[in-house]
Amino acid sequence: MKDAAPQTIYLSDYTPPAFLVDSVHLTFRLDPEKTRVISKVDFRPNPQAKSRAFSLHGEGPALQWARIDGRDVTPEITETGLTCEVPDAPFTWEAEVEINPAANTALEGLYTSNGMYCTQCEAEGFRRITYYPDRPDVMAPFTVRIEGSDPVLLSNGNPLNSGPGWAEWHDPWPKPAYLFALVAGDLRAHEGSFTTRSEHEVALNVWVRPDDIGKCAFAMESLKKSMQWDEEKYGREYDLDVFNIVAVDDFNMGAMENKGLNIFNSSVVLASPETSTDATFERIEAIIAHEYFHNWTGNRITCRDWFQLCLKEGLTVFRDAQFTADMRSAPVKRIGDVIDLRARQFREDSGPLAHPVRPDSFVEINNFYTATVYEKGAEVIGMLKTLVGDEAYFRALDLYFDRHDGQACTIEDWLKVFEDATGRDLSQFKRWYSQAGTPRLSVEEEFADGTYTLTFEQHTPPTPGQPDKAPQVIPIAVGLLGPNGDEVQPTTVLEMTQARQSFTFDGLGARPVPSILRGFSAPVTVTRDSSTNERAFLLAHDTDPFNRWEAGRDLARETLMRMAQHGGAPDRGYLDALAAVLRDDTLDPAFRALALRQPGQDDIARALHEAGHTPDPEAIFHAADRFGAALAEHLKDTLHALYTAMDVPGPYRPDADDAGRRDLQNAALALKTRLDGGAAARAQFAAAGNMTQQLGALSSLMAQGLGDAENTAFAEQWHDDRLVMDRWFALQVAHARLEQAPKTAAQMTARSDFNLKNPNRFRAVFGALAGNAGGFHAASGAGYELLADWLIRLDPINPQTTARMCAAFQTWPRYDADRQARIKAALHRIQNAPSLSRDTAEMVARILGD
Ligand code: B3K
Ligand code: ZN
Repeated sequence: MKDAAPQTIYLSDYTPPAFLVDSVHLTFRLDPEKTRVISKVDFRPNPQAKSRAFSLHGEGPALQWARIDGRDVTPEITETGLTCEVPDAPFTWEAEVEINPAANTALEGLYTSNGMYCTQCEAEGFRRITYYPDRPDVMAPFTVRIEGSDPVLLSNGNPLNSGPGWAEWHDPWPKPAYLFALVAGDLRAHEGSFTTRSEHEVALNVWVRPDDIGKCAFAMESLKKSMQWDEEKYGREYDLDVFNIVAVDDFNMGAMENKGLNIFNSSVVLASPETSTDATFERIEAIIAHEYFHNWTGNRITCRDWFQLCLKEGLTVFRDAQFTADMRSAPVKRIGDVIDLRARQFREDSGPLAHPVRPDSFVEINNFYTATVYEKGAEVIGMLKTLVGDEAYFRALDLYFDRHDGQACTIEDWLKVFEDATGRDLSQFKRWYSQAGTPRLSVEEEFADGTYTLTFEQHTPPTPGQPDKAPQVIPIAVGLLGPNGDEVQPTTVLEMTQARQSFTFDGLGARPVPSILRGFSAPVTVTRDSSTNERAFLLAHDTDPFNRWEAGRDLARETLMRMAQHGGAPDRGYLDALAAVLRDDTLDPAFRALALRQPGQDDIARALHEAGHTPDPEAIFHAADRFGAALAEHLKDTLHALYTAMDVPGPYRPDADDAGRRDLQNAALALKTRLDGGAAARAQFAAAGNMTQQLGALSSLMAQGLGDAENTAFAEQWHDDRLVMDRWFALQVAHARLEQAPKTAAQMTARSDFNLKNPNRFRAVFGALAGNAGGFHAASGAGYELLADWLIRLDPINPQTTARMCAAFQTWPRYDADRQARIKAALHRIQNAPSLSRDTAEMVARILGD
C-alpha cells in the first residue's frame, strides 16, 4: 500500500480520543504471507472528548469483516484508517484482517527476519497490524493468543496457557498499542531469575537463535544489574512474572521497550570476548538498562502524544547514563556523552534539522527520534537536577511516579511535579523544551581588590522557524583555582537567567584561573579567549575531571582549526601538557585514552563554520593527519612504555578497568603505528585473544594504509559471523582516504554479502561513509552521489532507515558553493525519486529548508 498524502501534525491541534478502550483481545494465526489478526476491543465513550466520531488507524491490513456488538458493519476505509457509525455507549468492536509479514521490508508492524516473526510498533506500527486507535493516550490491558507452527510464541505480559501450536498471554498493565509485541520462532532461551525486593520472583529470558545461545550471558547479567539498580536508586520494582528479551537480526534501531518483551537488534545483545569489543559490551549494558528502565519511564507512565517523546526518552537516557556512571566511571561516562552530544546533537542544532526538544509539528514522527529529543532531552533533565539538587530531584521523581502511574503525560505534568516538590517556578526553564539551537555563552572576567567578577552573555543563534530566542536558565558550575593549582573556590552553581549577567567572588588573594561549566553543566558552547598556558594549566591541575579533559580538548580543537586553515604544527605547550597527562599513573587509563583522542573532523568543520569560516574537508583531513604525526613524534619516548604498561593480565573481563587499559593501549598503538611501520600492531593482531585487541590492531594498521594481509585474514576468519562482518564492512570505508572512500563503499555494495534489506549491513557501509568526513565530502561529489543512489534504492524497501540516513546531508550550509551545489543536486535527485516515502520526503524537504 502506498503512503498516504503527507500531512503535518501540530502539537497545538491535540484533542483527547473520542473513545477509550477497556480491554483488547487479539488472536494471531501466523502465516508468512497470510497472517490473520482477529481483534475484539471493548470501547467506551471518553467523557473528556469533544467529539463522538469513531475512527481507527490502519495502514495496509486487508479487512475481512467487522462487527459492532455482534452485528456486521461495513466501515468506510481510507488510506490511513476507517470510520464507522457506533453507539453513543460502550460497545464491542470485532474485526479480522489479513497481513503479509514476509513482504514487510519496512520492519514496522509484524515482519519476518531470517524466518522468525517479530514486531516493531513504536511509533505508529501497530496500525500496520490491525485497525485500532494507534495513539499513546489510549491505554488498555491486552490478551493475546498466538497460533503458529513455531516452537516459541511470545507476547507481552504473563503467560496464560499454551499447547502445541498455540500460546496465550495476558498483560494486566494498561498500555498503548506502540508497546505491543509478538515474537515467534525457533528460539532458545538463556534463562535467569531475579527476586524483587518485595520477594517477587521474576523469570528472565534472553531468546536467541540456537547458534547464538553462547553469547547471552553478558546481556543477562546486565539485565539483573539494571533491575537491582532501579530498585536501589529510584525505588522502582518490576511488575510482571516474566521479562523476555529477544534478539533479531533485522531491526531499524537499537532496541524496543515493549512491555515485558523487549526486542533488540542482535548487535546490542550478543556478546563474546572473541567477537565483541569492550565498547560493544558497554553499549549492551547501557541499552539493556535503557529498555528496562522504560518499564517505569515510558510504559507505566507514557506520553500523551508523540510531541512528548522526550518525556520518556530524555528521562530514560538520563537514567541509563546515571546507571553507567554508577557501574563504571562517572567522569569517563560524562566525557563520552559530551563527545557524542557535540558530534550528533550540536551538529543537528546548528543546521537545517534543528528542532526543539519538544517539537511542535511533524509529518512522520519516526523522523524525530533524534539526538535532540534523546540526548538534549537528557541534558535538560540533568540541568533540572543540578538546579534543584539531588534530594529534591528524587523527591520530585517519587511524586511523578505516585501521581502519574498508569497515565499518558505531558512535559507540563513533568515540570509540575518539580514545581510542586520544590516550590520553584519553572516557566523560564521550560524554554529548554521549546527553543531549538545551542546557546553560546561568552565569558568576560575582571579582578580588582580581591574581587573576581565573571560576566556571562548568552545568545542562541536563529534556527528554522525561530529567528529570535529568549534567555534561558543556564546552570553554570564554576570552580576557581589559585596560581599554584589549589582550588580556591570549590564548585558552585551559578544560575544564569538573563541575557547578560555577572557573578562575583570575594576575598581572593590573587587573580584565579576559572574552571567554567564543570561537568558540562549545560548543553551550551562556551566561547572565551584564554591562553594556551592557561589551558595547559587546567589540563594539569583542574580538580574537575570533565574540565580537565575539556582543557585539552579545547587546545586540540583550536590547534586543528588553525592547522586546517594555515598549516603549521601543534604548539609545544599543548604537547608537553598532554604528555604529562599520559604519564600520570594516578589517572584512570580510560581518562587518559580520552585525552589522547582527537576531536572528530566533523566537529572541526562545525567549529570553523561557527567561527565564520568555510571548512575545507580535505584540509581538515590533512591537518588531522599531521596532528597525529606530530603527536606520535612528540610522544615517541612515552608510547612504548605506555603500551606495555597497559597490558591486562589474566582472562578477559569487559569491566571498566580492564577496558580502560585496553583502550589506552590501542590509542598508544595507533600512534606507535605511525612510527614503527606497523610492527607492534601486526604483533598485537597475531596474538590477540579478543576482538578489542584484534580490531584495535587492524584499525591502527588500516589508518596508516597498512595491514592488507591482516585485513584479508580477518574477513576470512569471521566471514560467517554477521555482526563481526558488519564491523569489517565499516572499517573498510572508515579508513579509505578522501576520494577513495566512495569507491570503497561502492565496492562493498558489490559484494555478495552486502544486503540492502539488513539495516545493520546498510548502516555499516553508508554510516561509515557518512562518518568519514574527508571521504564523504570528497571534492568530486562522488560521496554524495553514491549515498543518494543507494538511498533512492532503499527508500521503497525501508523508508525509516532511508530517512535517518538522509541526515548525512544536513551539514551542507557549512560548505563552499561547489559542495553546496553538489549536495543539493543529490537531495533533489532523492526528492524526485518516484513514490518517495513520506519519511524521506519530509527529511529532504527539511534539510533543503523547503
Ligand atoms: N523507544 C524505542 C525507539 C523507537 C523508535 C521508533 N522509530 C527505543 C528506545 O528509545 O528505547
Ligand atoms: Zn528509549
